[in-house]
Amino acid sequence: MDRQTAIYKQWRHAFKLDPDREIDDDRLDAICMSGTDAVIVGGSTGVTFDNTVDLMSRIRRYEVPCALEVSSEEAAVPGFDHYFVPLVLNTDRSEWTTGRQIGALRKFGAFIPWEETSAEGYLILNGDAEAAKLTGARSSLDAETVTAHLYMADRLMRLPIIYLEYSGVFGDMALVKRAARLTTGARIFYGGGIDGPEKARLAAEAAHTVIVGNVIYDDLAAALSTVAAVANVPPVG
Ligand code: 1GP
Repeated sequence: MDRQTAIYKQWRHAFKLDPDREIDDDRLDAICMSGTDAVIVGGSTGVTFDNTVDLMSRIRRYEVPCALEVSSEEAAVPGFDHYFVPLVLNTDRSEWTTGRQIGALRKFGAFIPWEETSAEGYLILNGDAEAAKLTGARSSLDAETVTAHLYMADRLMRLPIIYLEYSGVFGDMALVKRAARLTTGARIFYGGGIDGPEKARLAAEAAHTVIVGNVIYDDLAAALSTVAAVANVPPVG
């Protein structure tokens, strides 16, 4: 995968939909027609082959690019435009960094559309997030340790994406800005606690790509307003 020409390289805004949560056709229509750059399908728990296929086929009625964040091998569904494979960097439980991934690659490695598949180096920075509990992430990191993780992901591992995950709370934008300045090839994806245009704007000033999740289910109008808020901010360097 060429880090320069990948599909997500131009994405400034994406909505993340959870296959384990209900969304009716009208809401899905609004999300897919919103002008967002992409819809990412993914979730921490309850993601199955069936609910992933179901959501994908509904999103596929629209032209919006659609990617799958593959968090379990059972839910690896063909037919998406792109696949993201999360590698959690701030956990001591190696099963979440490479263990499960290697288990899946042993079985499916030869069938993976590699040109459309990218690793995401995940830093889970909200200890209360489902994903943090699930993976045993060490989310209280001091600035030096965050920087070390960024060097590891961007310079040593040359991962194409570093995902700063605050799911459920709005994160530390100074930290996110520093991360975007420090990385040389990786895109900084930011997600967490964006509940309207103001936080969307702040996140867009800090990260390359802003990801909006929960508010879709809580306040659709607020979710939709984040698209224009991000579009009005010039791209981060
Ligand atoms: C979740 O980063 C995304 O994986 C978005 O977070 O649900 O808090 O918007 P929110």
